[in-house]
Amino acid sequence: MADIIINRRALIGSVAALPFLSGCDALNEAPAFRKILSMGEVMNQHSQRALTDRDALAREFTRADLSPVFRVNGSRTGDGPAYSAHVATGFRDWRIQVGGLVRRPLSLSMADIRAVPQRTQITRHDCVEGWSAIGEWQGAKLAPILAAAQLLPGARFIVFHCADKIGGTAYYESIDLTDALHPQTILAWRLNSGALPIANGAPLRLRIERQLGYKHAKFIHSIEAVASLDTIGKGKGGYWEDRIDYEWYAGI
Ligand SMILES: Nc1nc2c(c(=O)[nH]1)N[C@H]1C(S)=C(S)[C@@H](COP(=O)(O)O)O[C@H]1N2
Ligand SMILES: [Mo]
Repeated sequence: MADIIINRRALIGSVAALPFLSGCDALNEAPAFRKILSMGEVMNQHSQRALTDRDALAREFTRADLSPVFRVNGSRTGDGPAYSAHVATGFRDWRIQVGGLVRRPLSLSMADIRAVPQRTQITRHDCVEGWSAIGEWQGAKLAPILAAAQLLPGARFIVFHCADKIGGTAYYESIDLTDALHPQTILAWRLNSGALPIANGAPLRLRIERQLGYKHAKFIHSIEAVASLDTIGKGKGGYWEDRIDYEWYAGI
């Protein structure tokens, strides 16, 4: 229960800043209060915020701790002519779609993303392949975006669809609502006070600080709320989960 209250408080904070998406007509008539309640209902219903410490923050560091170079892993660029065209225009016209089990599907421009309540955090990235790096990330908090889209009561997972391909298949990952609404979960567009480099997932990549590296989807073009992971890829919720023995829950 305490978890739900805390989380509602976070959402109230974000709703107060809802003008952030005024450019997005899908949001204009949305009664803010109902959004808060429906998010609370979703969490009650699915008891995903059980008695755990999953709301705890990942450790944050100082600028003195930054890794001299933030390593790149996995895909180094998005795929195909459409992505290349966005590279050529500095991602000016990039949009992400927020859909699936939401009452208000959204199409967000990069300006919309920059207008969402932001968070900056210096955190350590841990890859299962055995390396770590500390970087400073800035981005839009995911919780207010989901509040604006108004998750339907059946929504239990958030899926990220990416613009790169590995072996011909587009990368994808998924998280539950506890991680999606965690205060350090952001759609990052800046790294170490500069534009997010292409190889690190430009123009937008997930930072989900209580999870291992492969959960941090890069090159995000759409976000989908689903009731089950059965219909995503081969059903295990992520590109690597479906292909090798990576766990879907990679909490740290
Ligand atoms: N779209 C996409 N996201 C991805 C990957 C990828 O290949 N494609 N690799 C994952 C892995 S295994 C890690 S460790 C991190 C690496 O992020 P970085 O390149 O910024 O270090 O991205 C994750 N997200
Ligand atoms: Mo990784």
